Amino acid sequence: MVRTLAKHIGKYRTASILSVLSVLGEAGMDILIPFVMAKLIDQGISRGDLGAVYRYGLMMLLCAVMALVFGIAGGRFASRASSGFASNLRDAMYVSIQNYSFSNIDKYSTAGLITRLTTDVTNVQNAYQMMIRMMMRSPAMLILALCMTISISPRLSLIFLGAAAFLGCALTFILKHATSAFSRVFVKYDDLNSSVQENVTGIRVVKSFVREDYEIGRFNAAIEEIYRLFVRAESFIVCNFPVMMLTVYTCIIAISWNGAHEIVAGRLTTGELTSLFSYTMNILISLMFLSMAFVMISMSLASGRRIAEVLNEIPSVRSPKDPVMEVKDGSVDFCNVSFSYGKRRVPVDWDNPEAVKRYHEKQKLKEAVRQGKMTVQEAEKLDPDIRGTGWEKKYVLRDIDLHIRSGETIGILGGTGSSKTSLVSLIPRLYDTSEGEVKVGGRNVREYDLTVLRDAVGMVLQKNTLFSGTIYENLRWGNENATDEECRGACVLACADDFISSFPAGYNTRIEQGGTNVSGGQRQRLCIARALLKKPKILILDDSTSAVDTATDASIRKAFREKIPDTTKFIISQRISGVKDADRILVLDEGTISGFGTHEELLKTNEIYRSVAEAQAESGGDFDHAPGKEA
Ligand code: DGT
Ligand code: MG
Repeated sequence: MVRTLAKHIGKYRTASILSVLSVLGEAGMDILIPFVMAKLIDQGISRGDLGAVYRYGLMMLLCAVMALVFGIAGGRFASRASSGFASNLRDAMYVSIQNYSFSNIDKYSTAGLITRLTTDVTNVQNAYQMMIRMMMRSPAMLILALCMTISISPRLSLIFLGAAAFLGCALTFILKHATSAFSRVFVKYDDLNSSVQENVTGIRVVKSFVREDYEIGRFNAAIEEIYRLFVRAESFIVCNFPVMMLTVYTCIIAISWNGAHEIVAGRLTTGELTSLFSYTMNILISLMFLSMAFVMISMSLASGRRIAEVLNEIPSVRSPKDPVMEVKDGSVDFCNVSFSYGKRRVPVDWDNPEAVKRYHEKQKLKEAVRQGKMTVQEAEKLDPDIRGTGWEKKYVLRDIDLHIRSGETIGILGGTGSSKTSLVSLIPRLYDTSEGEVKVGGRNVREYDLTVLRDAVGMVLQKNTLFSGTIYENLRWGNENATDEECRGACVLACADDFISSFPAGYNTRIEQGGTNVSGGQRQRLCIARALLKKPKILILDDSTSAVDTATDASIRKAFREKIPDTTKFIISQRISGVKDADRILVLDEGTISGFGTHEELLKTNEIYRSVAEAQAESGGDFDHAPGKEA
């Protein structure tokens, strides 16, 4: 983890080193001052030598000025180094996240990623600053001050050793309890952020279901827990200061007492005793700062680990070494494709008493093994599957074999959860197949450069998003060099030109964050226009006209047929009317192909298609509401 993070110090390495050097210089000066003071007292004041007073006084002043200069320089270099380090980390994390594939993104929660980019980086930044300042200064001060006290009076320095031992024990105790509380706080932060994020994003739904009180309760529970953990951690940390002060005063009394005896015995001068007092403070304050630095660093270790996780995540979908840079045409082939989103926990069938009984028995056995009452081997005799992880690979697509010519229009129909979205996600390689291969333009999608492939495939996602900015800016996500004319042309095709022109600011109308100031159907049409601007060889519309009225839907399809005949089109729809004029229609049923052919062929051969068509002809409803077809 340290190596991963250290790589990102980058050009701020010089500032870090300069900061350390300045801090060491400052520590050196701080140590020198009491030493010179002792000389001033002994050789100047005690002997009444005014020349020595001036000489040593000037030296002290010089040391103090140098300490100040070093201190300021150290602070400046340290803050430049730590802020630069933090910005490098954020930059690297952001780049890393942008390269994530969908399955990488699925692994983290959005809120978790945001906490990592903000709070966690700030923790590491503070710890780094602390490290290059305190972690250098304090040990240096400690060692130098100890050397000085030993050189002045080896006997009295024994007092410091006793004090240091006592302080060490006390601080270890405090730290141990504080850090365990702090590390739990971070996990809770994720919960808090995910509660805020989910709630603020879905505020409209929260309000329409009058769930405000419930959501406030959930939020309060999260902050209550963080409050509790912080109070617990801080209640240990606050002991630091009293313990410290107790040690300081005990040391001062012990040194005064013993020092007086030493002076009387002629083994110590007054000046030396004064400087011993200064060193006492130096030593004990260094110890305290060290302990604080340890708290910060142990707190930031958890954060550092979370950052390194993001940085070390390997994107599961990447361009190959020698990628193909051109997509020949819009043909698409699925060759015996099966696909799974990854392993899932097998759910217990709670309606089946047998399964529930088995589940509880297994839990009891596992608990017995955990408590050491039984070995795994003994447990396996009672339940051979005791080591089973409870996870299995669930295929959402099985044995898909499809061959689509360039320029064809393919309708895809199927109930919710029949894997329509999953099927088309494999074409632009949003996910990789688990088995079999997907070919575009006659070549495996894994051979293409990702940008080339995704530029050739225009996809309007089911959960589409517009970004804050003008309509023009949003459209140019599809093609940043598109002229105003081209933007309008795409909007005419997507039947969006009419409503855009009716806005007072036309194409310069600002879209609010998340596209909240346009209706669902308008948003869908803008998203289609945006995808069209890419001039893709393959266009995928995933239920993209669900919020558009049937007549507009029909004119969009007509425009596609006439204006972009060479583009291969995949149109996912819940409505028979949305797909029936397609060249061929694919009927999906629980991840397998139930039928593939023209409207007329399917009416004759496919039971599911026929029943849906009949039902919709009567009621105009969608797929899942057809009688004879269970949703
Ligand atoms: P729709 O849009 O409601 O009409 O349904 P489809 O046909 O588009 O279904 P699809 O492909 O979204 O989902 C098929 C199955 O895959 C379903 O059991 C849920 C599961 N699934 C979908 N997306 C994800 C995902 O991102 N992660 C995981 N683990 N499972 C997913
Ligand atoms: Mg879908």
